[in-house]
Amino acid sequence: QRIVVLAGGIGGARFLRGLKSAAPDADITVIGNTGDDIHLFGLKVCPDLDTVMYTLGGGIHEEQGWGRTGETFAVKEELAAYGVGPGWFGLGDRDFATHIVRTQMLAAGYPLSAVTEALCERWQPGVRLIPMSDDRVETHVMTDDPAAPGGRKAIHFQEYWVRLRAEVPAHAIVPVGADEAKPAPGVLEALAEADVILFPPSNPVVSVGTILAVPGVRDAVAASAAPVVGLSPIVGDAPVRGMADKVLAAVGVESTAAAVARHYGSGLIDGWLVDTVDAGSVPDVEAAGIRCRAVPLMMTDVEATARMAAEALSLAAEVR
Ligand code: GDP
Ligand code: FO1
Ligand code: CA
Repeated sequence: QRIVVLAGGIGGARFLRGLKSAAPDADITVIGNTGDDIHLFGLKVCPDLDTVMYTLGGGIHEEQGWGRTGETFAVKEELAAYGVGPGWFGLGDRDFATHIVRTQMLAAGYPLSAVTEALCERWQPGVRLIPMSDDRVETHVMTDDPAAPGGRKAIHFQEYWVRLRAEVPAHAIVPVGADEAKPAPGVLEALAEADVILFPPSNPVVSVGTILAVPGVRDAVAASAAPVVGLSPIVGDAPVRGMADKVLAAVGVESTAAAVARHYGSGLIDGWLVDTVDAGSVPDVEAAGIRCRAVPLMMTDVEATARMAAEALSLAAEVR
C-alpha cells in the first residue's frame, strides 16, 4: 500500500511514527513543509524536515518535540560572545552539524531533495522524505509595524513564532516564493500513484497549507484517485500545542475541528477524523460532504497514535 502524507513538524512527525507502527508494510512517502526554513549564520535550517527525520530516526528531543536529544549549546554561546545573533533561535551543537552538511551540499549544487535523501541515509526514517519543493519558499507573517503606527510589516514565520511567541497580531500569512516554486521531483508522481493520501494533525495553514500552495500540489491531491483523509489538529476548539488558532484566525477560519475540515473542503478531502470531545461536530462535517468519525486524537504515545493512524486508514477504505 502506497501512503502519501503531507507533513509539518511535530504534529506530522509524531503521527508518522504511529502510522509506521499501524502499517509496517506500507510504502510511505512524506511531502515535507519547507516554508518554515530559515537562513541563519550562513546556514540553511529546515525545521520541519529535520523534525520528521530526527523523530523517525530516533534522534529527536522527545519532550521538546524539535531539535536533538542530548543537545549542547557551545556554538550558540560562542556566537553570543562575539555578539553575533540572532540569539532567540536555539540551534544546538549536534543540530548545527546537520545544517552544515546541508548547506555544503546545496553550495555544491545538489537540490534540497537530494540533500534530504543524503541526510536520511544516516537517520533511516523508514519513509521516503521529500521536501515539497527544491525552490526557496518562506512563510512570512503580516503583523503591525512598531516603527510606523497603523502600518504593517512582514516578518519571518520563525520570528513570529519563536521570538515573539505568536503574541503579536497576525493579519495575513504569506508563503513568499510559493507562486514561482515547482514541486520537488517525486512529489506529483507520489500523489498520482498513491493508494491513500493523509493529512496528519499538522498545522492547516503554515504546514499543510504551505505545501498545498506549491503550484500543482493542490490539484494533484484533488485529482488523485486515492481517498484523502485528514486528522484534526484542533481538539476541543484549541490547538493541542502551537499557534494554529492564531494563524487560522489570520486566514479567516474558526479554530474548530469542523471549520478546518470545511477550510480544506470536500473538493480536497474525502474523510476527516475529529476527537471524541468534538463528536458533536460530526454532522456539520458530513453536511459539508466529508465523511467524518470521532475517535481519540491525542498522540500521547506511539500506541495511541497508531490507533489514530489505523482509524484514518479504515476511514480511507470506507470512502474509496
Ligand atoms: P509544527 O511544524 O512543529 O508546528 O508541527 P505540525 O504543523 O506538523 O503540527 C502542529 C499541529 O499539531 C498543531 O496545530 C497541534 O494542534 C497539532 N497537534 C500536536 N499534537 C497533537 C495531538 O496529540 N493530537 C492532535 N489532534 N493534534 C496535535
Ligand atoms: N522552536 C522554538 O520554540 N524555539 C527555538 O529556539 C527553536 C529552535 C529550533 C531549531 C531547529 C529546529 O529544527 C527547530 C527549532 N524550533 C524552535 C522549532 C520550530 O521553530 C518549530 O517547531 C516549527 O517551525 C513551528 O512550526
Ligand atoms: Ca513547522
